[in-house]
Amino acid sequence: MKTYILDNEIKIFSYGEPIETEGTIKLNRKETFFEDELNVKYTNDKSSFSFKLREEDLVYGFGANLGGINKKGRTYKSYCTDDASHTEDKNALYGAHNFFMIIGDTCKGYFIDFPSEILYDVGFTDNSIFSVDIDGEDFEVYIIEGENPQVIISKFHQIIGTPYIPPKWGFGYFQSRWGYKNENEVREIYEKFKENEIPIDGIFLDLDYMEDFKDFTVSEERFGNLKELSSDLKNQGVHLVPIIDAGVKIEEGYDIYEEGIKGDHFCKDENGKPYIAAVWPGKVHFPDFMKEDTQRWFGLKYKVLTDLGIEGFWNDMNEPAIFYDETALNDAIESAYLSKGENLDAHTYFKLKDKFTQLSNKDQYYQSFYHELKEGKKKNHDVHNLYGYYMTKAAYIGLETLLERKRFLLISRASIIGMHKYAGIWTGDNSSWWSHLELNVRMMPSLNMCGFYYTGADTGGFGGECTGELLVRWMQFSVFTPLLRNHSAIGSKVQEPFSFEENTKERSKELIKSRYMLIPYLYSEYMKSISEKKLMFSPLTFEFPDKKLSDIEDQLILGSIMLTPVYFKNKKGRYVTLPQDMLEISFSENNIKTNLKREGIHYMDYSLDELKFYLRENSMLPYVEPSQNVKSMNIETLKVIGYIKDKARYDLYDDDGISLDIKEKYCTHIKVEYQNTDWVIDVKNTNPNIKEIEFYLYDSEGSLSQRTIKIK
Ligand code: MIG
Repeated sequence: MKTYILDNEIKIFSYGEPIETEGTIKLNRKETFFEDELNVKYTNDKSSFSFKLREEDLVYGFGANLGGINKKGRTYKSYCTDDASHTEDKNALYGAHNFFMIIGDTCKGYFIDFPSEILYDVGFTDNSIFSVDIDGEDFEVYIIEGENPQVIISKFHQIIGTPYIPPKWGFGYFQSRWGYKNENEVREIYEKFKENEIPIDGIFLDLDYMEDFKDFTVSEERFGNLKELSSDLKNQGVHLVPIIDAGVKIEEGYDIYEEGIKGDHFCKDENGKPYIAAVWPGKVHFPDFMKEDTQRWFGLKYKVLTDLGIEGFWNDMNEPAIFYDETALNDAIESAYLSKGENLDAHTYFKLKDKFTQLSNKDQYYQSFYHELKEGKKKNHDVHNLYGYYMTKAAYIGLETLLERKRFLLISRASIIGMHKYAGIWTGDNSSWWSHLELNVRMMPSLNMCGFYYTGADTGGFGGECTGELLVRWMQFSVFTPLLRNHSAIGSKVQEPFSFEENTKERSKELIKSRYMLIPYLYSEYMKSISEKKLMFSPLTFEFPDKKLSDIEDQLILGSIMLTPVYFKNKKGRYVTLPQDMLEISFSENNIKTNLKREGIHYMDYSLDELKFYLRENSMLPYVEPSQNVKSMNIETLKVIGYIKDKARYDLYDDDGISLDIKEKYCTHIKVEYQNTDWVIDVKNTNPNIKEIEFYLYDSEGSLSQRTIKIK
């Protein structure tokens, strides 16, 4: 074991010969000597250590996983997994986010830099023990001390680097569906948005735009005029966002396949031949994204689509997901043949059935193909969690060249900490279940802790049947998430806002408009959170350090406001804990209603016809008039609601929203003070697009004064 110290006092314990994961940025580490405070034990090439948990300790972290904000009482697995059934008994999803904090008498954060499987038992087997089992002996643990979770998070974010910044249009509303068959259908969908005057910034293209699911091809028959479609839509401020899958179809004459073979870009099996698995296109090879050559090659292939004017992409199936491989499939078929006509006992029947139903994503597949790293040849299993990362990094370096440092939209399904620098993530194949709306709410802070800010869930749910009520309740939450995408699976009930009853359509429309009114604020909060290295979505107790608040996981703080989503059906409201007096706001284009609410626990009405949240004391919320898309957003008249007992301050951040290298950062510093019975407003503004600010100021008694300030 070697130990190091970083400039910001983070200790590093380095065991064996760790693989370079790019989980942190290049750091100035000084070798020094520390006792092994983890007391690592080794058995059969695995390592483990554990912590004592006390009843009152809180555990936070693990990013894209189940289990809510406080992670105690569960097991977690870090192993990027394509499992479309996010049920309570699962312990792994698509991301492997190995950062956690134990908060009690002392506060410590831990980041385990390791690319293969890690199992966490957080007081599940024994409520006083938190154990960590690492499937290997070569890894690093960063130990971060700080007086509270925010200090730990900010130190951690210093070492993992700045998160991905999407273009500002990435904050618009996106419509998606696995199943938009052809250009006409995409145009029709857009027309319906226009007809209904529902704002929109993008339509996602799923598998069907490709020819036989081949990456970087476009179906001549169904999307023969994609360039025209993309430019027609872009002229109206709407972007197309096509999907790219990890597997490359094996097919003579298909350029990507042929170049991949020629350039030696594919992962190998144990015999050194390109590994064959089956996914959407049938048999595929997986690019070995861990090779820099392959990253450059694959990344520049996005040109096929950027040439059509496309500037947004989603990288899918990059755990990588595998439907089957030939050996396992043949074994299943063989067993079925042998069983034909037999009187199978239950045991034999279940074994046979499992051979088919458990054919996807078997452990054995990930043991049977290899990558070439700087450190030598490694089994996929041993570096498994880096696959989605390197695919997405490949896309990033390609796009950064192809689009000449213009920002692009990029989201990935699989991820590890480190990937947050290059892209956002969506949370994968959830279902149209109320519990998945709740999951979405409770996952947001954990995602931020692990560096993922540009993120959101498939609003309305991917699988299953969404009701109008669920869609509206979901949107009441996801209008605040940086990625706002309604996406659903082929075969499920259609889910665009206008595919529901009239009232759901109208409610969705109002909510989407409210989203557009809040984009300047959300963008500002996003950019300030990542630059100040703090959460965008915080648990209540991070902002109001009262132990009693630590079990509230369904109220989140987003800058000046507190969100209180309703995530059960047939509800007219919910209980809300107000840690201080707050201004209740029912937000909409035409009628913003406010109500001063005193500290305490109250039952609050929250109907399907409104967007409700709470403005914190001595805080301000800026907003604008809604627009049809981000391109046509007009911030000449900025409006600000304030709830101010004595004084408040808000800094509205802005920039051009399109360049990767931000040259000009605009800031509108707004200071409002209540002095001798009157309001004193002080604005320092560098944003050339703002001409006036309309203030709606509520004092400690909730009475309103209105002021308008012209900006010179
Ligand atoms: O095996 O491309 O998570 O968003 O619609 C399913 C089809 C593959 C999984 C993605 C989902 C996408 C779907 N994909």
